[in-house]
Amino acid sequence: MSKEQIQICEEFFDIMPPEYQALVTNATWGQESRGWKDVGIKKELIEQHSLCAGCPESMAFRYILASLPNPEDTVMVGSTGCTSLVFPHVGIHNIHSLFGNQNAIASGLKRALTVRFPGRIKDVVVLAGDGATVDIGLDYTLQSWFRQEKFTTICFDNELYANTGGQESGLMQKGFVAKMAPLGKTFDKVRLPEIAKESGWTYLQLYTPCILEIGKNSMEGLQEMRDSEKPGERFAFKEYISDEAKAFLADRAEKEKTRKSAEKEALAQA
Ligand SMILES: Cc1ncc(C[n+]2csc(CCOP(=O)(O)OP(=O)(O)O)c2C)c(N)n1
Ligand code: SF4
Ligand SMILES: [Mg+2]
Repeated sequence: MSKEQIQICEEFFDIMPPEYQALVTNATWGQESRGWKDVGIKKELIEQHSLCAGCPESMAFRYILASLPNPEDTVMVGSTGCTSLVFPHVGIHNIHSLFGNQNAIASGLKRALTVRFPGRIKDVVVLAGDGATVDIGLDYTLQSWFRQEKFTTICFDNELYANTGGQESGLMQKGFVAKMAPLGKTFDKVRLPEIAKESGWTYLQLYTPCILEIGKNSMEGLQEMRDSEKPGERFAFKEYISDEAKAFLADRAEKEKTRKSAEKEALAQA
């Protein structure tokens, strides 16, 4: 990793926005050890955001940014929804796609970057809501998975269309009553993890969703929200790694071990 791409010409440094100056002087970019411990200290890991106060997605967003292995060579693809409000605050190249189109955009982008920058890894990461990923964009999501396109899809599953006031989503739980779906959901939550596995996944992670919309104005609402999430029960952290990905990770760990012991040996001989 390097900061090569975000340097400021010396003569113009003082007239650049302070956020850009901070990015160049203090950002975690270029540091191999960057990670979750930098959240809250480093400006580019989202100092401020425009989500609702207390929205858990803001924290998830920060951890995702902190865990990107190659931030200067990463492009994130967003889609309309609550998550898209955050992208203007993000110090990573990003594209806002039309609602639902995100995996199609990412497919073309990843392929184009591979041709344009041979020999250099350019990462593409989609981050979109459940409505964008599973309802309106499901065709594009699945087609990109079937084709085994080489990018990551992250779905923030808050189990409804939050940004437009709370309409029913495919990932919403059966029977759930939302502000703009007063009759309650009549069919089961779409089994997205199973569909991902069936489509040839290599790595899959599940987190707890947030359902703030149903009760942000009252204590009863907060209890309702807590009950709905069933902490530790319905959505405990789960991780699935395919055999292919396990072999890749084991190989990488082995190489890292060899590199470290060579470094240690060289240090001892110096
Ligand atoms: C093509 C298109 N269709 C519909 C909309 C209206 N729209 C904006 S956000 C949204 C729902 C987003 O839901 P989700 O993807 O779950 O994201 P969330 O807001 O819950 O994070 C919809 C339907 C739009 N902007 N563009
Ligand atoms: S509506 Fe929900 S998901 Fe959207 S910003 Fe507010 S709390 Fe977060
Ligand atoms: Mg949603």
